[in-house]
Amino acid sequence: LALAPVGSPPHSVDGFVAAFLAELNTKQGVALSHSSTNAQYLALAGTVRQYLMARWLETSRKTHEAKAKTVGYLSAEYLLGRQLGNALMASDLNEIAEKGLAQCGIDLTTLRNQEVEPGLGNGGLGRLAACFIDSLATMDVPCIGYGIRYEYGIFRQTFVDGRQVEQPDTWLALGSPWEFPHPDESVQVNFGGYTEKSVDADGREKTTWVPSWNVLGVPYNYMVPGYLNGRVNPLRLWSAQATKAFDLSIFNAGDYAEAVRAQTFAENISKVLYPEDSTPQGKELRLQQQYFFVACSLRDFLDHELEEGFDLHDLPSRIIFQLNDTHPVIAVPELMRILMDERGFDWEEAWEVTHQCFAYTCHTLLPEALEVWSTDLLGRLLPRHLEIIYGINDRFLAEVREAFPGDELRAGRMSIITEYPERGVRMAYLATVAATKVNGVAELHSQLLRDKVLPDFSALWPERFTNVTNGVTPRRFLKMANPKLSDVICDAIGSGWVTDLERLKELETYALDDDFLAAFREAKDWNKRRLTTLLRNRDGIDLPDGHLLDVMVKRLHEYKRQTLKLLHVVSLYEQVLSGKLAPADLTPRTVVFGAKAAPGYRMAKDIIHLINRVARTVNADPCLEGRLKVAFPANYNVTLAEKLIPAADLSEQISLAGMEASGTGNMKFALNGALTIGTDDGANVEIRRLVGDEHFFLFGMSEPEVAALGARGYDPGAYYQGNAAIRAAIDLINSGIFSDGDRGMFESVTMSLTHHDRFMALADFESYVAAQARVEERYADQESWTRSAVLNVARSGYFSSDRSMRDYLRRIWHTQPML
Ligand code: DL6
Repeated sequence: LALAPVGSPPHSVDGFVAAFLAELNTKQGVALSHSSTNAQYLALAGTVRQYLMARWLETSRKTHEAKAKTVGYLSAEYLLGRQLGNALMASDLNEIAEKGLAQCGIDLTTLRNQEVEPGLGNGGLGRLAACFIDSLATMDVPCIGYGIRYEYGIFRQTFVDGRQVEQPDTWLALGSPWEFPHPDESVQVNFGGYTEKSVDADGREKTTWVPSWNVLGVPYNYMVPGYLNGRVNPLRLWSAQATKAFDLSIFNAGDYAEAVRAQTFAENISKVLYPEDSTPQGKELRLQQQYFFVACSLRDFLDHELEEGFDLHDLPSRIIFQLNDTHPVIAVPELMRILMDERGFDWEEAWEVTHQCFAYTCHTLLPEALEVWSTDLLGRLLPRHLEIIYGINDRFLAEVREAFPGDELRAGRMSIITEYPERGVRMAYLATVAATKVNGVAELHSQLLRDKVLPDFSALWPERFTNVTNGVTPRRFLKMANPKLSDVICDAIGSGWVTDLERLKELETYALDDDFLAAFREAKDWNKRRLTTLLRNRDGIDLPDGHLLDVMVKRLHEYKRQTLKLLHVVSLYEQVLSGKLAPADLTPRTVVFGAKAAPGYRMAKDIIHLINRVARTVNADPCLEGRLKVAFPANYNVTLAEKLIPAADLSEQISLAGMEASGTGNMKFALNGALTIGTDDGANVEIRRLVGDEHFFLFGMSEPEVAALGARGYDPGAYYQGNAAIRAAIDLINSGIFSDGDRGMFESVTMSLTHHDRFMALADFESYVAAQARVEERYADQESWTRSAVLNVARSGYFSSDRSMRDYLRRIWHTQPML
């Protein structure tokens, strides 16, 4: 990549400085001497963009010329993280930018810290989408990511008296230098109205949708650069605008609010990301969002990416749309509608094409996370689509009845339409019926998907189901987030691992090399110091030196069991208070939590409150000084993850077995040399298998054991009564010690644990505590710990999202890199 393409600024410090100053002067309109950090950041982003621009245009030309099959990644969420660092890395500009800026008296890190990350996702699903598009670009695979340009992304979390308070995420406020709006390529999206039947000249029945309102989708293009390979794929995010923004006559009559009503109404569609990651919410607006972005995306691909006159019977040779969970599934009836109502296909032809153009990834096992849209709402918002869904269901049920004659119960179970609690469309069923392939996101998850979530479907179409275990991009989460460890690795085995992560295997021999172990430890210490500085400045939190850094960061959800971790902390504290444990016998440990709760999820917010109150009490108690600390920095996001994960010693992956579809944080920690304490859940199963039992602290029930306990009847009260440590910890919470004497403050949490405990935290407590004892024992032997950490890194190559992409290419998409 030493060669700069024609038209792009030269790859030299001087060329860079000239380009940067030109951006600053002509685009930001300021002189260097008077420029703010934000103006400098925007100018730097603009400069880097210029470098990527020529490659972007070239990529587009190459892809169109080759008429290559494209992956259309349809995702309602992209949790991108900051763009600048990644763009610098992908275009090999880090050093040049650093030197060039230094010549201007500017520190690159300061500018990098100026960027507000686009938080256009809730958690795992959105971050996975971001990793996947990074890998596809790096592997030279044509891909267009399609999504929504939310004006407000995931809320900014603050704590007031320990309680979560949500603030709007104004990520666009200081400028958005990474996007290119294209109002000229806007797409009209229709809603509402009714359908009309008619008969055309050839006697064929024809349906026309007569919508009652519409909005415009304005595309904003983002560049997704491959790592040092010259490819730059598009991520196209849609923003909603009114078709008729402003009514001048109403304005002139003095009703200013009414004059812009249509505009406000339309813009609401892309206004906010729904802050949910497990239950559908917001109903009507959410369905509007879903249809809005897929309608824009299909229209965009058919009208702008295909050459004129392209025969849509051949569409599957040019596109595979990957449905990232059920959020984009309304694309299925939309494509059917376009093909039949606009392009004159008959049903069978349209279905043949549609079926081949979609594949579906499921990301959950929680029944409440499987979307169901009421037919009332669907019929009101998208009447033609509902008709098509009924048509799909009728034909599908005929197929079921043919395969299982007389089995009406089965037909009822499999119907895309449910009648309870109200008539609704089961989107996961629709996706499964429509897709060429259905995949889960880790081996265990895919197996449970087949056996428990969609068993009737996997009996009917066993070949349709497959697994692709998730992965994470090694560029952002090792090379960029952990430069010190990356250097240590590169010194030992070269830099090939950045695009071929399995090469980390070559580190295995270094696990016995004292110099390497020392360098590895030094990198971890450096990361801890970096984190200490960050948390001091960002949150006013002081991290003690020399502690085992025990980290649990992920969305707050009962199934993930932050309460189990918290009970462990409370139990340690209780043992010290009651004299059962001398503080000096505690392994010095700092427990770090990071988690956002969905704003409407009461229990999750109560748990956040409790964690903060426990932190306040424990941290203030002189008995525990230097021994146990709890830190809960607010607003956990990608930017914080990039600093926290490299510093961690212990990774907490402690969901109830059978609940976490995969997890990807678990992979990031292992790749950065943290050891995992975890259940046999999600991708933990594969991590443990690959890194080896002795380098992973397994605890808790297996999924079949969980199922068996559930079937026998789980009684958390018996664990409370029967286990003195559990009882003492819960009683300590109920004593009011963490709540200024208020014994009822955390009753919701403790009552839920002792009376219901849906995710069986109490049942796994004893095993968890025993595993923590093994952690402490191992940590006491630093050499052995570091060796295990090195082996975790060496054996995590499988968890690259590049490998996930290869699996998708081979098993699902049947397309290839362009190379
Ligand atoms: O597949 C990405 C990610 C998994 O790693 C997590 O285990 C899973 O919880 C998450 N799912 C979601 C919400 N899913 N729905 N619906 O974020 O996906």
